[in-house]
Amino acid sequence: MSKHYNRYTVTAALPYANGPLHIGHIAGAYLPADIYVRSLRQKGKDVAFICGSDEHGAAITIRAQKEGITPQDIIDKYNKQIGDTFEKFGISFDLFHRTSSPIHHETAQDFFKNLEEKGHFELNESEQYYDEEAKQFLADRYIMGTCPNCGNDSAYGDQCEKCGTSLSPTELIDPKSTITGATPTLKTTRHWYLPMNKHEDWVREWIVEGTLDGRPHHDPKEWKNSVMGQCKSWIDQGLQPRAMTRDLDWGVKVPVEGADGKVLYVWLDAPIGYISATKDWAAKEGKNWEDYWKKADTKLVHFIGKDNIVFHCIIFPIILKAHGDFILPDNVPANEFLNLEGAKLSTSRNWAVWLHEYLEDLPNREDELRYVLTSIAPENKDSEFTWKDYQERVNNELVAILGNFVNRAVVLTHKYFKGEVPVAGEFTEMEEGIIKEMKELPLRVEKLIEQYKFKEALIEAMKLARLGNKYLADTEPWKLFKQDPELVKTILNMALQIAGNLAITIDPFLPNTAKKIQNMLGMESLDWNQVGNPELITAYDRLAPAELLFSKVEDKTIEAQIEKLEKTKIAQQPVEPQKEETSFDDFQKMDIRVGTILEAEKVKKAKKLLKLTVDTGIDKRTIVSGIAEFFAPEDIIGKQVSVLVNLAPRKIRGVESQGMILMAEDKDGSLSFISPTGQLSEGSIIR
Ligand code: B3M
Ligand code: ZN
Repeated sequence: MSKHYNRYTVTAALPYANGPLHIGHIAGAYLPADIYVRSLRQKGKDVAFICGSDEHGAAITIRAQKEGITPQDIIDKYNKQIGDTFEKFGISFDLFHRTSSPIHHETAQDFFKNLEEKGHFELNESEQYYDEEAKQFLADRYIMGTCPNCGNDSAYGDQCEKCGTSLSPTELIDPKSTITGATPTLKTTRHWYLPMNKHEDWVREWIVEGTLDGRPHHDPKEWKNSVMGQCKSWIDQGLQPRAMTRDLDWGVKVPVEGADGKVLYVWLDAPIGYISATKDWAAKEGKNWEDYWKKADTKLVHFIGKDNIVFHCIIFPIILKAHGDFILPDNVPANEFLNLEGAKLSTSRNWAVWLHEYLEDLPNREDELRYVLTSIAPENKDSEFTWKDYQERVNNELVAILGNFVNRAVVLTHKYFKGEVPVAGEFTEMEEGIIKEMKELPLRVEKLIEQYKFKEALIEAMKLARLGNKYLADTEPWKLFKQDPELVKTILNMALQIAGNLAITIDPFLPNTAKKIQNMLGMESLDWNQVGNPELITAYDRLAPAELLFSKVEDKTIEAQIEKLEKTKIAQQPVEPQKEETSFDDFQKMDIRVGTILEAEKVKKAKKLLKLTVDTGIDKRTIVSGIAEFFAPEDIIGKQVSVLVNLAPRKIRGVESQGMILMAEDKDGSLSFISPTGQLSEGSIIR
């Protein structure tokens, strides 16, 4: 069943404005959404591509507490940073909004009031976890414990991010407050609940059968297995009433009487953010937002990561339907998770490739990352990013195939025909075959994009570049020019047609690259309705100078990235546990003094040792120290250090060492002196 749509509302999950973006974010939701939307726009479709930052909930307030600044500072900082990053990667939202905006607060409150008036909520008193120390109720991310489903010991009160199960705080095993670490007590409070159980029947029919109010709605076979599986398991377990309000002061105030000190549950307000954003965008564009949310000929698609499935497939649709008049999503193509170099991406452990750092470390390589992340997209199962793989894909595919082909076609045209597109002569079977493929291949790409199979679509699109490369390799125009310039005209004309069609076909994936090819070939547009045209590039037109599309990623570039990750790993290592207790008397037996290094030289045949002469205030003595790998002798002369002076002398490599220089050893094994902050007299006692 294929429905005709006149309009598209495409949303991508609103990232919490509580930290920077990493590769997992764009691989999960934003890149696939962007490819999908760019493809629609290329076909001239009417699309609203909506995103913004999610600025409420404990994710924000907890981060603010950690950084010691206000929640407002946090959201301002990260809304800006996240928005900038998206723009630089060419994620082409029509609007990047924010849920702290007045129009959003108003829209979310209207929604709540509407549902409240229609009797869709139940007001219930219940016992909830409370942190006596922080004097705060603990919902969602304010409470952590062990997931009853998978045993993950850092599941949140609303959800286990490991297995995706949605939870309530009382289900957590061994719960702890994330504010103080305290074990919470129970205290009575009142909340507005959405009785999801009352919606179970239609939700099941809608998702599983694809029918809504007895009419066909979407094709359930088009939904990903993983998404359908999660939904079914939810529904089969029986939908439960869920509180839609929270005892917090950061968020959208609950707009009814008797709700002082309460805000809307962030997962109620955030998806409504898509609607508020659309309102803002439509007002600016002179459009009617309702067309994008209320008309049956609008296709609504939510791009998200798998941890957001239940909210987009069950809770938000219930809210939309309870409100009335709203359309429901046609599909929710959620991605799985991306891993990095063998471990789960993690913001808290700093195990990530941060996009703002990528932009700095590997400048002008946005399309390269888009390419690699699409190639390894976790569409149906978790997948993995490694720098080695990144390098190989860029060098062997983008540089060697796509870049090489386009470059050869353009450079040879400049070389043989002064940059003028040559007229094609007669075609052989080879050209006929290429023309056929040039027509059919883009249609396959289009179809795969429509089916949310972006990885396959990209492989297919690259086949056009491979075809072009092979054509030039097979025909070898550089060897023919002398004997048969006419034949070379045909070959290069054909190569340029392939390059032009390639630009159109890869545009949704690699917009910067497509634009560069477009400029080189002097194409007016990259409209999809021109694709497959074997006379796309007009004879006698002039090409712009050749521009390199990609350059090789050198070993040293990725080595630096790998080293960065290694450092992160080391920094995350636990500190050594405390040693056994010692007595004050034992400690007092150590005589530690401030001394000054007077002389330093290497000990022969000992890589690690320096022979030092130290003024201890008591005397000038020789000390052998294992610091040669970290300090050059000339750099440490005059330095004041801590010396254990009453250590029994011992011979090291034939030199008698009379004491020990105290050093601090960092996690990575590097050493540093323990020096006084100012100049002291030699012999000052350390105790
Ligand atoms: N901010 C959760 C997340 O970033 C949430 C998504 C909201 S989408 C309406 O995973
Ligand atoms: Zn779990």
